[in-house]
This record gives sequence, C-alpha cells and structure tokens, in this order.
Amino acid sequence: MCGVCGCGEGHSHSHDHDHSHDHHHHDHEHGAAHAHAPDLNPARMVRIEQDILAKNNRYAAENRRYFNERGMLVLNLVSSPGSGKTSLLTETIARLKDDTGIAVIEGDQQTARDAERIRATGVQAVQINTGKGCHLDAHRVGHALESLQPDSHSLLFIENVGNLVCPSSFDLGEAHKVVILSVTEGEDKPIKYPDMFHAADLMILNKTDLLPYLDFDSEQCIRYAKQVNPRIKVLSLSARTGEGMDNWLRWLKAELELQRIAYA
Ligand SMILES: Nc1nc2c(ncn2[C@@H]2O[C@H](COP(=O)(O)OP(=O)(O)OP(=O)(O)O)[C@@H](O)[C@H]2O)c(=O)[nH]1
Ligand SMILES: [Mg+2]
Repeated sequence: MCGVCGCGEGHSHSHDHDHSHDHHHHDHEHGAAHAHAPDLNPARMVRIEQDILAKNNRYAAENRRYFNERGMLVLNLVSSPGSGKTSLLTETIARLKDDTGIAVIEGDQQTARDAERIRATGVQAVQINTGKGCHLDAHRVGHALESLQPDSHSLLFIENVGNLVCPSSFDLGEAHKVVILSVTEGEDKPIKYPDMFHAADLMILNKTDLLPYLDFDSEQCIRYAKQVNPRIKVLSLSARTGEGMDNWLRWLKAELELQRIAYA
C-alpha cells in the first residue's frame, strides 16, 4: 500500500492544497510519516498503516450502507494513467443514460478535466483532487456523496486516480473494482501489479482497435490475470470504435438488476 512507497497523500505539515478539506488531513498522515519521519521504527510504521486502512474501512462500510439502502450499483474504476477510463465512461453514459440514472465521482491529483468531460454528456460529476495523493479514500467519497445526492437505483462510477498500485488497498464501499488495462501497456501487467488484479472482479482490456499495430498477446494477458485472480472476469472492447461495448453494457445491466433485487 501507499505507506510502503511513501507517496501517500495528506502531507499535513505543508497545507499546500485543498484547504476546504483540512479536516481530512489527520486521516492521511501516513505519507507524511514516511516521508518526513524516517526514524520511525518499522513496527510503528506498520501500526500507522493498519490504522489508516482500518479508518478507511469504517468509512467504506458507511458508504456501502448508503449505497445499499438506495439499491445503487457502485463501481470503482482503477487503472494506470491513460488506459481509457474517462473515454469508457463517456461512451457508456451515451449508451445508458436514457435508461438509468448515472453519476460520476472523478479522482485526479489535479484539474477538473475529467469531471468536465463527464458533465458534457449531461450527467452529474464531482471532481476530487487528491493533490500529492495517489488514491481516493472512502472518507472523501462520502463527502462527494453529500453534493451528488445520487438517485435510488442509480449507477455510480468512481474513477480512481490513475495508478495501478495504491488504489488497490482502499475500499470505497463499491460493489466491484473494475480494472481497465489498455493493450498498449503490455500483457505482463497483471503479474507485475498483482494486488490490483487480485482486488478487481472484472478486467476490461481496452483499445482493442490498436491490436493490429501491436504485439500484445491477449490470451497470455488473460492467463496472467487469472493466475493472480482465478475469479476475475474479462471483457475486451474498444471505447474508440465501440467494438465489444455490448458485452460491457450487458454486464452492467445484469449487475444493476442484481443490486435492485437485493436492496429493493
Ligand atoms: N485508440 C484508442 N484510444 C483510446 C481508447 N480509449 C481511450 N483512448 C485514448 O486514450 C487516451 C487516454 O484516455 P482517457 O479516457 O483520458 O484515459 P483515462 O484512463 O481516463 O486517463 P487518466 O484519467 O488520466 O488516468 C485518450 O487519448 C483517448 O482518446 C480506445 O479504445 N482506443
Ligand atoms: Mg480519466
């Protein structure tokens, strides 16, 4: 998790960003602890990391209760930068928004560009900027819900910060993590970043329109993904051409239906 790489958010001593969320800072001192207090003993560092994850899990449980009470389907989209998360979302929204209430929470270190791309489709979006942080956490997602006020039985997408490492450790209260891997990234990513592929229930192989120009081995990639997570489902598609989008839409509709039945 983040404490290990020292890239955690918060840097509570610097107060260099996002003062509107100052009251969150005490939750995220792990990065600061690693970066600025190298003399902390390892046992203490492990304890700090466990505290952060335990606190996050409590907020995630609150979010999950909120989602289930409303029969919402919530998906946490994770990937490396540029795999096509926002492109997949805008294409999905265009095809689904007449049938289903949809809202989006966007996580990026800086800018509101992705939230603006979502709003251009006519769907509500809230942007969270994590500053130095490398992942969304459940507390900030909970706050975003206050301004989003999503409808009952709606679909909420949470686009996480582009990063194949840290977001794997943080439960946001979602029903599923969906990992998007584009075919330009190489088929070995599942075994090089196993935590993320282990945490996900669905892998989407995106940008299949580019396969003719690459030596990407899709079958090997899928074997690697199943090696780290035998339960993972796999869908291949191109957000650009729309090829394979039908299977994704079918998966979404089935999941929405399950959520509606379970929490009617
Ligand atoms: N050829 C091709 N390009 C794609 C496809 N999907 C996305 N792209 C392109 O990939 C680039 C990154 O797409 P984004 O949707 O911004 O990716 P992202 O995962 O949201 O990026 P971050 O939010 O920065 O992590 C853009 O230039 C897209 O046009 C696809 O299916 N095929
Ligand atoms: Mg994006």
